[in-house]
Amino acid sequence: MKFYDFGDSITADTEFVIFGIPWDYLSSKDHVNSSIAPQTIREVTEDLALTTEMGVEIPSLKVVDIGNVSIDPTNIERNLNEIKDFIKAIYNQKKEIIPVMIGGDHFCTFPVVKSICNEFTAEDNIGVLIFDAHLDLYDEWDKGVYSHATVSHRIYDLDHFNKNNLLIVGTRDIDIPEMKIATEEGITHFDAFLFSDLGSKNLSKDIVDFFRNSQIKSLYVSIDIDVLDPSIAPGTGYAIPGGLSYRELWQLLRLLAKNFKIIGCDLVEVSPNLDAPNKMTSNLAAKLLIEFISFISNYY
Ligand SMILES: [Mn+2]
Repeated sequence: MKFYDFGDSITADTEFVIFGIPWDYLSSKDHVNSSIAPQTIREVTEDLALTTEMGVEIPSLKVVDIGNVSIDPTNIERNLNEIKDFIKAIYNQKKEIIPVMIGGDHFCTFPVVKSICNEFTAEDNIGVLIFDAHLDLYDEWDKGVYSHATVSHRIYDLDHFNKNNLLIVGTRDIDIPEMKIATEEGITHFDAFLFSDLGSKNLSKDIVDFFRNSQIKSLYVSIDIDVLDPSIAPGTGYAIPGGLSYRELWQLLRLLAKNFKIIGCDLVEVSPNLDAPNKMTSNLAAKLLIEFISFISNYY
């Protein structure tokens, strides 16, 4: 089953390439199964309507779904190489293309961002926006430097990445050592409560201004599903109250697509075994991805 039944091979007019990373070994919870989320999120699209909220016909979008990266659950170095080669092969087929990754736990974002950064030069001045209830800023977590709780740290440590171009939005479950790292390293986070304190419109403007001020030329967007309120996205390992609404995130994605050149995105941490029987979290994930793809396709 492909995402919205899109084709599976990259052609000259392909604009977006969807792929899954079925890997949750680097989550710190063992009762999650985000490794099956790429398949579950594809499957729910079979029952979803074929227009976006703003009336765009989904089959007209220039998307392909090339399947999953081959993963060996516990072999981290092997998987990092597989992911690198997988993304390299995408760009070898078409240079101007937008990778859209479905995870997997949040660590999956790191090798994707790293590989995408390798395709650009320092002048491209890439920004990274992470939507997350957490900072994921630990230097090391239970399995070492590679963990879903260290992903933001690994990203700001990347060569050629300017840590002033990293913004984390929707945070509301921050550990003391992470707060210390954020302060010392100057990592900016806009906490979830600011959406109600300042109002969504004002905070959205602050987010756009953040990236305008850092003069990014291109933007990668990572969505940890736990940025949303658990009342609407229960299927995830860490259900933290006070999250964003679907509409707040939808409006923000629309605004980002309008203002910046989006070079890649992902959606991670959906855990189908923790979802409601009607698969509401997977539906939400599928909707968010296709809506964002339509915005990036200039339908906003
Ligand atoms: Mn996360």
